[in-house]
Amino acid sequence: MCDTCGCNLTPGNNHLTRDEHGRSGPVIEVLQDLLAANNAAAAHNRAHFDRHDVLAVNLMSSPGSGKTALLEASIGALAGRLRIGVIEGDLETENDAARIRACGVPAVQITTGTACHLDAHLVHHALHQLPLAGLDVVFIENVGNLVCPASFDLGQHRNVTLLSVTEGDDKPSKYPVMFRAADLVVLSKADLLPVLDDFDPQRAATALRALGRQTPMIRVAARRRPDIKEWLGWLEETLRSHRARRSALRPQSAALHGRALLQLPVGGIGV
Ligand SMILES: Nc1nc2c(ncn2[C@@H]2O[C@H](COP(=O)(O)OP(=O)(O)OP(=O)(O)O)[C@@H](O)[C@H]2O)c(=O)[nH]1
Ligand SMILES: [Mg+2]
Ligand SMILES: [Zn+2]
Ligand SMILES: [Zn+2]
Ligand SMILES: [Zn+2]
Repeated sequence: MCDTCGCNLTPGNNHLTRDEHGRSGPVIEVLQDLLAANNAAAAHNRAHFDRHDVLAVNLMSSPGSGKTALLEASIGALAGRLRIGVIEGDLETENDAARIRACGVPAVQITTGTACHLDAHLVHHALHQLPLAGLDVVFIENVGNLVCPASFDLGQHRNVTLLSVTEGDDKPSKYPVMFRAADLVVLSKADLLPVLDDFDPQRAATALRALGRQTPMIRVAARRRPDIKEWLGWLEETLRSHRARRSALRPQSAALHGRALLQLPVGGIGV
């Protein structure tokens, strides 16, 4: 929960944001302005990624689902094949960026303090510290939280949501906003399935389909005997098709991106 995304508004205190006629008051207007500014900054970030033909992937999940472990395993497996950079988001500590740097790839840590999500302005500062010209994929590891990160466009091209098998197979039903936002759902810590007889991957898939999307769901194990083949296949195919689509659009998109980069949305932020 933080002061900037409205997640401190509940059905119990929502009336405080309305005037005596039931109209939304300044609190809601400020939140709407924040989201509009965020969307403009996200478009600017996307133009940066596109200018360098970089695929940006936003990883979201509850705390401890294995986002950083999946990145560590992927960096090892993709060495010499894909050039990766990472933006890490946490409330405090450089721990995750340090883990990624130890794998030999550039990583920038964002510490959000009290904010429960990354936003496009924070990501903008971070992406200017990455050598985008030499990268194929930038992963943005969001703050561990199954709610608020889903509401903030960061300029990514794809959203990936992890669901670890220790969390329960009902999570897509309980956190529909997050799971609807996903382009891919990754069932993580699959090595633990044999000892977790109450997690049924089929029930998780049914809960996901009930949200009305055909979102693919794959399994990974990132520790001990890592099995991330399906994930690497998704990533490489997504990068290939993303680049093919962009190159088909190139003359038109170059003009568009030029414009997006000119419209610097936020005062004080350099290109
Ligand atoms: N058994 C098993 N444990 C895993 C796996 N992946 C991660 N873990 C463990 O789960 C814990 C959390 O992993 P992280 O990769 O730090 O999770 P995270 O999602 O990055 O956590 P936050 O950044 O704090 O939200 C660690 O103790 C990992 O060793 C896995 O595939 N199998
Ligand atoms: Mg992490
Ligand atoms: Zn929140
Ligand atoms: Zn928040
Ligand atoms: Zn910029």
